[in-house]
Amino acid sequence: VNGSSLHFFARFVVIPVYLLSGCWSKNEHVLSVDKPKEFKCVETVLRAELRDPPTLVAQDKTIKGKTINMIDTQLSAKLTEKCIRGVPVKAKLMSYIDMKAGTDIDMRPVGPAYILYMKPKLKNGPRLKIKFTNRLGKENVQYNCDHHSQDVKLCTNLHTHGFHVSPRGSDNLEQVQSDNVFLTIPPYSKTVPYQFDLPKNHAPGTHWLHAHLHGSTAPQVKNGMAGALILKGALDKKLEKMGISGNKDKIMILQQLSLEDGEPLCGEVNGINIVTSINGQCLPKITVTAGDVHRWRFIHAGVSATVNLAVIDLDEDKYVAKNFKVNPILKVDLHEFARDGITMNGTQVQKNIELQPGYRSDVLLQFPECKNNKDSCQLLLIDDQSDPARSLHGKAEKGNPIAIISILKKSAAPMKLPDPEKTFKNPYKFVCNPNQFKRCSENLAVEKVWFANINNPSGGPTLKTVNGKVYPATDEKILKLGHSNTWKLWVGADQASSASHPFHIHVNPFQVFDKKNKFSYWKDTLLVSGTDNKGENNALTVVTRYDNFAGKFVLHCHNLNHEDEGMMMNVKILCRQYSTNAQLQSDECRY
Ligand SMILES: [Cu+2]
Repeated sequence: VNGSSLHFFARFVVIPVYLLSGCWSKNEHVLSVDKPKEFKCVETVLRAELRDPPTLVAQDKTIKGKTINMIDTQLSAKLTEKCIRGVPVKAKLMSYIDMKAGTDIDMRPVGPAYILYMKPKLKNGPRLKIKFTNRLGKENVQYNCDHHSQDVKLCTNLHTHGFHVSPRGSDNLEQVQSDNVFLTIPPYSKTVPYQFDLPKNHAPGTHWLHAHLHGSTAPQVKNGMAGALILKGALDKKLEKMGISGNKDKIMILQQLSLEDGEPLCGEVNGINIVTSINGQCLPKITVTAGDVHRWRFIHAGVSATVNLAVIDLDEDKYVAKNFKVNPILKVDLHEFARDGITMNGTQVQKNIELQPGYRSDVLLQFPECKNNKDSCQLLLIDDQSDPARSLHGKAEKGNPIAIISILKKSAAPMKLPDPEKTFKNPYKFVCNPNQFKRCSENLAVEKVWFANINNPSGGPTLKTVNGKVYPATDEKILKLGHSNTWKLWVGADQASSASHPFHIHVNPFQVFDKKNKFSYWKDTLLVSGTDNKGENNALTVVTRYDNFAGKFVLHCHNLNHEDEGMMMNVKILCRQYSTNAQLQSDECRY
């Protein structure tokens, strides 16, 4: 089928149908009934132009005299027909449906993007309000949501990965919930009122939303239950003045979609597997202009694959012909200015950016002129080969293509890259002065976390452990609001394999020190290598501070298969005035 003519035809047919349906934002069924089936999938053919994820932008609303930048929406989790490569996926996928954002319009297996604004003139930070309904499974059926149960994959909840917000919540589904991952929402139970209030001094950045119930996180994320959470603010205004906004500011939700049985959804092209989708599209095309500067917001919303991003100057045919042995003449510079959604001081210019599940990376790219004065040419965005020590499975990984970058000739002068020192500033006071990181970290009390896949004495798959135990039997970290600690992270010396584990902790990010380049930055997810960090003597050292929010949340391995199997630990932040675990009561502790 010729993709571009179908694409063109669809513009004329699909759009009028959904506009005529009128009440589409109120009634979930209108679209799927009224829209002709054969036109649902055309936007998802291979090499179709990359589209934004279905997006909802916050508005200023005045409530009781207070103006708040706010999204107030309804989201549901539902088994839905989705499209890949221009055809419906044979099984229904567990999906996020937000009719205001338009998640159903083109049937891509990706969640919504919510964009909120940090506005210094408003008294309060922005608010994300979601009335969330679990419509996985069937009505009037009793489901057992215990993590050992078969049913658990239909039970769910929400987590705002990277938001510094309260972990507060209640077991009562009718009460207002913040980032409470202990909540269990069975299919067709109550609609749960989530409300995420961001502190006024929260930094703008790129974060994400995904399901996080112990036992069902991995299968749901593999089906595409992940969306983007974008906070815009002063930095975005600065970049806008330099022309880096609109379609030069792109959200890229990277997923490795698969069915429950593990069958990958993107499939292969000429013998090469397409592993990673962007915004629910396999091998999309991104059309850009030579000399233009873009900001790309990469979100690794996958489960267990390492993505080693690079932009190379081979076209698709040559890349395929060379069968992964890529030796490009040119790798385009990636000017990375934020990691895990938090701006760094200046930029790090790299040819490859390592993304592990949960990572985000904000990058500036300038597209080169085509050689020999040609009117158009191609680059490829690839997941480059990974070294065993930096890959989640501890084995070398082959490369594969992610997207085609189609460059058109520009008539005007090229854009200017922003001055890194003047434009990008770390927004949060570091725990340790980077010039004295070693001494400072040695003077703080130490918390220890070690991950290991340990042989199961009774046979079967390895036990996925934190500090020697499997969740929920893992110990609990008890910490104090306002305190700072050093955390030592390593892979247990007794681990049976060389698997690596991305450490992730909710609510507060941690400060990392790059010894080689001698600078610090914030992260909320960090690979603990099964080769380089095996044993306590090779531990990674990070420092952190528990700000603003007391309460209970988790740390875990962000290989989400491992998380579901028990590589997770509870964390409790006690209020300043209390000193023991017993004294942490939600009503005593004002957070
Ligand atoms: Cu792990």
